[in-house]
Amino acid sequence: MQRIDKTLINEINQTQLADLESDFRYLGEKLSRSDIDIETITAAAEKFQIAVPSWGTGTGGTRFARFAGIGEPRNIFDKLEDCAVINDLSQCTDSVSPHFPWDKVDDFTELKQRSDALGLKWIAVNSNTFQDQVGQEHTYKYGSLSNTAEATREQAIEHNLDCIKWGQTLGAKSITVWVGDGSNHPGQQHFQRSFERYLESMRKIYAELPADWEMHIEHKMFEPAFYSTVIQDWGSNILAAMELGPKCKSLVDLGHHAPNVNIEMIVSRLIQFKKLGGFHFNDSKYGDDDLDSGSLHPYQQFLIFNELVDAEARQQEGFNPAYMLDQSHNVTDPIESLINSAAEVQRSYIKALLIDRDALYGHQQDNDALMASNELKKAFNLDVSPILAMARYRAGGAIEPLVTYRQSGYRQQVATSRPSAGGNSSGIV
Ligand code: PSV
Ligand code: MN
Repeated sequence: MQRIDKTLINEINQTQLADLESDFRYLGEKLSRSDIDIETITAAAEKFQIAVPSWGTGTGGTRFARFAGIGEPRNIFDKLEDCAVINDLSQCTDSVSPHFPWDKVDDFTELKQRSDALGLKWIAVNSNTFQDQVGQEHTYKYGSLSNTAEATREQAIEHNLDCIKWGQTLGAKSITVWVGDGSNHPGQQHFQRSFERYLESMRKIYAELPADWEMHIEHKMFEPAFYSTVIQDWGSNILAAMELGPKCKSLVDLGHHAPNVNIEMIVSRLIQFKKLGGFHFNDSKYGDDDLDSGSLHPYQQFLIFNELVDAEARQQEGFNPAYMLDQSHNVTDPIESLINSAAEVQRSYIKALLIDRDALYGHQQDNDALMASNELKKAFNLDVSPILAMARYRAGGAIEPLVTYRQSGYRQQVATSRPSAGGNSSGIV
């Protein structure tokens, strides 16, 4: 099943192919002077995949307002269709990450059949104990897995176990746990006791993990709690992950750190101790802005991939991070932002593959700071767009995905079949 007509993709591709082939040839020659085979790099680009967050397909918002777009997905089935469009065009987003209970359905087998038909897989499932749900007995106003009340903690544990069960039917292999638990006032919460309660709850979830599953913990510095959060930073995160066991790893959401924090070094530490579970890619200027990946700090994203490619090259044991986007699209068509962002992450990966590692290690050994830095810059400054476009083309995607998407009229089509729910509510997602 294909939401964007294959014929249309082919037709538009044909008008762009000659230019692409010429750019690709030129880049290939340039790279060959550095002994890099463009075909090897293009094959790696074709293999690269990053998951789309189901919730990213709807227009996001802030706590002030949300300005809905047209043809927004109304449920997980609509979201899946949009994800299929993203993958049809980009060919690097073959999986979706669901969030429960937002994406809860009565029949998960039916949902799996639908995703199979669209050629999409499921990756990490996300639990939600940061909001109260309809019909829920105990409130999460004062926390979930770390709540002072045992009954509330049990309810949150139960929800996570349900998520695992639903995820199993979908074929997912990990659960990502992010909690909003924390405090707004100094003294409100006993730091150690709340962390102990959190760990006790997480142990119960960990104990029920299927044999081939991992559990990923996501840290975040602030919001919704503004004074302290229980899993505030990568320190608390790795401590919890180490405490829980080898199947528990840390997940790095790029927007969840203080400004100027050296995220690539955190990534290196997590890799070293076999604790890097995965990523939520996005970009930010001030905090958890959830801006499009690579839109502000493409160099930082490249430096993170430098660490990842380095680990890959060294065949670091236990290294298999899950890549995912986690963004909020307030002023763009979410499909366009997700296509663009997936390609920007893929771009960072490809550029990192071009780094001459032996030369870099040599400069490091010689303490030649400038040449080491220039070695990275040399790869970063190369425009690898022809490689990305060729990888898409060869995999059956669009050479210029945004041009093809706009010409397809998909958004206008779904606007007629998906009537607006009305109103512009506030909300962070
Ligand atoms: C929290 O800000 C977060 O990054 C977590 O990953 C959530 O699951 C997601 O955003 C959606 O609210
Ligand atoms: Mn996240």
